[in-house]
Amino acid sequence: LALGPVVSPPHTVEGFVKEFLHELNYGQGVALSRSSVNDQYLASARAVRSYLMAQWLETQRRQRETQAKSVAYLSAEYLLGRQFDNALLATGLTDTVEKGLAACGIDIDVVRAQEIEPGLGNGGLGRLAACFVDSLASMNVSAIGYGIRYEFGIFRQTFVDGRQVEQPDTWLDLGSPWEVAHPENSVQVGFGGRTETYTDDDGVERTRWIPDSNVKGIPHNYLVPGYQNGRVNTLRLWSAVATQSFDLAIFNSGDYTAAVRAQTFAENISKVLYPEDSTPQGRELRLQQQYFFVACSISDFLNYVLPADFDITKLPERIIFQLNDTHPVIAIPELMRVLVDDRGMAWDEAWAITQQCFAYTCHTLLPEALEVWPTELLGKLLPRHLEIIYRINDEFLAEVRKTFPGDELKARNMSIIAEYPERSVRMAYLATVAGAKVNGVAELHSQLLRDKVLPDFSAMWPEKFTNVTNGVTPRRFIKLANPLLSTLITDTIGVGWLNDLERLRELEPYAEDPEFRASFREVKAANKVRLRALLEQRDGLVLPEDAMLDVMVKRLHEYKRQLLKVLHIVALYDLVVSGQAKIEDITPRTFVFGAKAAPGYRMAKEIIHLINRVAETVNNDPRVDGRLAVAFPPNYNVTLAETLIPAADLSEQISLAGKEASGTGNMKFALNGALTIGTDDGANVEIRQLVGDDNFFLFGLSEPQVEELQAKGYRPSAFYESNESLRRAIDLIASGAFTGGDREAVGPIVGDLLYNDRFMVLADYQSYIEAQERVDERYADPDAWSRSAILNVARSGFFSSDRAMTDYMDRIWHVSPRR
Ligand code: DL6
Repeated sequence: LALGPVVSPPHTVEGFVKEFLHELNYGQGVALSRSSVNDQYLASARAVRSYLMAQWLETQRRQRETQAKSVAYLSAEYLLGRQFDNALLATGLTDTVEKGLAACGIDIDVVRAQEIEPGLGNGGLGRLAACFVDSLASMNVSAIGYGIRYEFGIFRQTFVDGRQVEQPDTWLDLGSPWEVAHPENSVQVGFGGRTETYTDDDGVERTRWIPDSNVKGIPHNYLVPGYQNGRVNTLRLWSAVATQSFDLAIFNSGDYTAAVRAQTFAENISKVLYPEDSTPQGRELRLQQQYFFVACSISDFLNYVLPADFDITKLPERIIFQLNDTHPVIAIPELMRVLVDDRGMAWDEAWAITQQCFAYTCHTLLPEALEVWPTELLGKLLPRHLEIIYRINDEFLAEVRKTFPGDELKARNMSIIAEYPERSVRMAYLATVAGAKVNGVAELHSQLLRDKVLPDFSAMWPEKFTNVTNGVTPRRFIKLANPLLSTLITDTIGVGWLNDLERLRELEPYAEDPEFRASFREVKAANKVRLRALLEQRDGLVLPEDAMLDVMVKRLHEYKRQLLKVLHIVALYDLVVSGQAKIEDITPRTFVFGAKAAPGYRMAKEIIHLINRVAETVNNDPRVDGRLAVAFPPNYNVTLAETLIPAADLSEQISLAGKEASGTGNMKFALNGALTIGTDDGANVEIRQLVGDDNFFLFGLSEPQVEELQAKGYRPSAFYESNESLRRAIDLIASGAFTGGDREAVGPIVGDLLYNDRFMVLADYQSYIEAQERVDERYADPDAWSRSAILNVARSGFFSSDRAMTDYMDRIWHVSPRR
């Protein structure tokens, strides 16, 4: 046998059918005539994976040969979405597989629908990570993603009496054809125990950590294909198992629970995404998860990815670890521990290396979202890491005192260790001190990060701070999600725009072309038909035809202000039912919400309940005659987004200015030809600048105005008292009109709006209503609306995640794409 490079199955219908039947017969162990849809899905997925695998092996071989500098993206979340279509697109196999399956009597759409998306993330942050790994592969950058293979991803949301009920996300139940586990490459990770000092053979005093328990991390490789370029990168997700899962002696003594205790402890670590952290046990589990996956990843990179003879002092030439928010920041003391304790490096040298190997992305502006870990917990779980953090802090504070002599307050404010309300480690500060670069995720966010969140640090190290505005992958969010628009674009400007998204600019002149506008409207109409069909089949929701589709999809959070949207709906409803407006004068609108609330977030859950109750009332009231409708399909996820976003006319991006770090949904909507109604917040600012004021409905206070009003003393009730429409809307909710007369059910929301309103919903109400009136006016003129929508598409190419990757490469990583 000649042992040459791995040969891919032939890219032909016969080649695919052969591979598919092989997987079906010998992998699934079933004949075609007896196979279930799940068998067919698993066999198709594995057959497609074989094509990817051949390219992956070749990518690996080349990487070993070149030893190019790589990016390791460390993220607790990857919200991947379905894999099947993406793999077909990347390999150019869509038609081949469709024909091959048809030849076997199988409808590819049925197979597609069988896939359960891996929901290993919560929202924008996790989806961003998925877009970034897609872009890195598509741009031919050597990169590896590291994360956790949660057994249960983000919960499945159902509604019972309008209230959110969470069900476990059993995404692995029917098989996981996209992963390859490598138990033989497992990594051991310690927890707890103590540290001790000793003198080594050279007479040097050293420290070692003696953990009192260990777990094993098992890597699962997911293949991340570039878009038709032959590169396939790796996403390596870790699951936790016990080093010794079973104690036979204890089992034989009859204590079956104790016999598997170690197994339970270990497996809990990768059991579920974001375990509820309102209990001390939940908090401890989160820290265990964080340490677990970064310890596995660092060990994997140093001991498995790098060649055995690699000179570790050259580490910064070979890797940059990008910390996706604070969840992986414990990687910093872990690398120090490995270099100093395990590899015997001097502290100063190890610190110099560590500082070049990490960069940190912050994704929030909410103080409560900046993670801190009590030193008591951290010291109990990771005693050596706490010692290392203390030493990093001591040396850092010495530098602060040198930079700001005599300013003890400054030293206290900048300390990595906070003293109040309890002694704890500020993970964002640790990341800033150790990281080579710190970035925010939109221009405004990066500015506020420098000025408000980390002002002392940016004064000390101005060059450390930079911005990289987020982006989204056009492969998934235009080509796959919106095939009709993609075809129209290609027919108009030719191929090549999918990996050079700025080329969408070439569409600009067509905004003036009536024929193109008509085609553009046809695409939108067809996408609405597709959405109506999906929601009817998925949730039994029947959407009215021919209405403006007004969409707000994102995590449920008070700062995002779903309540402002509710007030708008209630005000419109009130206009009609109170006889102030005729129903014929109201623009037909269907409002669509999609949102999950964190299970422990009570107010968010109350808001979900209110939305559902408003929907029920409005949808069943003949006085609004189906011209106003509200749909809230449960369990919003990537798969639903892919049908929902292309159908939308209006994109709601209405957070209080200064609170949304960036947003990425806003970009997906604009790229799919929806117009945005939004505040000057996050990446909305850049969207508006690019698409132009005329093609964006701006409203609300700006960030400095928010600050000013807060400083003056914000009194929401003053807005309530002076605005009749607002007062009527709130009174209607408070009266129990949407809750079957139950006023108590809405008490917490109404009370909070009137007497607290931290996110200034009432202050922005009037401006929002006026902007919505401008929306109605524009919508009444289909040509004017489609002109604006086309310009949104044409001018949003900047928001490709490929551009974001170029910015990271230039400003932070200093790596280049391979040729
Ligand atoms: O950067 C991705 C994404 C941003 O688009 C959102 O604006 C931001 O809220 C989100 N951040 C997080 C982290 N925690 N909080 N809050 O999810 O990141």
